[in-house]
Order: sequence, then structure tokens, then C-alpha cells
Amino acid sequence: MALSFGSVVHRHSLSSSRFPRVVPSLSGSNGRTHVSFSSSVRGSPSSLALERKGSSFAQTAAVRHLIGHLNKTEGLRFAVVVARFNEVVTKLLLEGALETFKRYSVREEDIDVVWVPGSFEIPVVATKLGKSGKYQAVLCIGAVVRGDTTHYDAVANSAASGVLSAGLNSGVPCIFGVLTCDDMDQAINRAGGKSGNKGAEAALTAIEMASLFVHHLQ
Ligand code: INI
Repeated sequence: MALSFGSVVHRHSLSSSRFPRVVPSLSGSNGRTHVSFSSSVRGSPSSLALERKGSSFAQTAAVRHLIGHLNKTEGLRFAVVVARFNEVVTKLLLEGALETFKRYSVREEDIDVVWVPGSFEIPVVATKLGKSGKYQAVLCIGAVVRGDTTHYDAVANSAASGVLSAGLNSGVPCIFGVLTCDDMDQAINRAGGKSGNKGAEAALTAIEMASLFVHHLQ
């Protein structure tokens, strides 16, 4: 793929008066800082190093850093694939994702939600949606909860490797928002309970990846 690194790329060099902006904006359109960040956004070692004053890395590197923006969502379209299995959990994850899209100014008309029976069915649909060319990212939501059978491992592993394959095969970021939990309590905690809402975090990842692809990797 031919990459064009145009004016949107941030270049790092002290010889330049344009000191780089290296971290994505973490604020919503209303100016409030969002409380729940995806792990990909939350202080990567490189961005933290670059923020430190006097870092020899920042002083000597003339390196372009490409990073997706959370505040440049105009025109981005998202598909969300949601499993109905353990719906009590997946609905909460979806709610968190949709709230996050709204907070970051993604228009409702630019989001399609596609329901599938279980997490096992997510990858084939994600692949199809990714290849359709209609979306800049596909967010996959499911909840696999360990039971008494070995079905859990089969479904969890298939969902994880399937979503990865969907991204690789379609060339469109497919985000893994599938919970894999030991029990229902754990699942509920991660769907808006005391461990945050992983659907919301996955939506942030989807925005960052969509922006990265559209603004830097086309
Ligand atoms: N699907 C889930 O999304 N979560 C689960 O916990 C789960 N368990 O444990 O069985 C599950 N199974 C269904 C599976 O995803 C398929 O829908 C089914 O096997 C038909 O292909």
C-alpha cells in the first residue's frame, strides 16, 4: 500500500519551531475529558517519553509519529457487530460504545449495528462489513462466559482469532470488544460496573484506528 505522509504528520525535531503534538486529543467535543480510555490510548510508553521535558529522545529524533485523533471523527463510519448471546451483558457494552461515539461527535447516521446469534458468528460478519468499503472500522461486541463445558474455550478462541483475521483480510480495523470472563459477575463488572465499560473503551479504539487509517495511512 502506498502511504502518503502529508501535512498531517507530526515531525519531531528540536530544530523545528513546530513542536509536535504527539498524543491524541482525549477530550470530547464538549471539552470534558473522557474518563475511560482504551489501553491503546492510555499513555503508551513512547508518547509518555515524548511528553517528558528534556527527553533526549524528543531532542534528537527527527521521526514522524503517526497517531489517530479522537477529535477528528467527521465523515467516519462505523459498524458494530453485537452478539445476542449473554445479551444482558452485550446490551450494556453496546450502550457504552454508542455513548462514546456520541461523545466524540460520531453521527448516529454513520453507525450501523448488526446483531448476530453468538460471538462465534461475529468474525464472518465483521469480515463482510470490513470488505464492504462502507466503514472505517468495525467494532465487535460479545460476552463469552466460562461455563461447565469446554465450549467456552472454543468460542473465545474462535472469536479472538476470527476478529483478528477479519481485520487482516479486509484491511479495515476490526476491534475486539468481546469479553472473556470466568463468570457473570465479572462480565457485568466489565460492562459498566466497577471495572468500567469495555464497550466504551473499544469504541475509543475504533475511533483512533479509523482516524489513523483515514488521516495517515491512505
Ligand atoms: N456465545 C457467546 O457469545 N458467549 C458464550 O458464552 C457462549 N457459550 O458459552 O456457549 C456462546 N456460544 C454460542 C456460540 O457463539 C455460537 O452462537 C454457537 O456455537 C452456534 O455457532
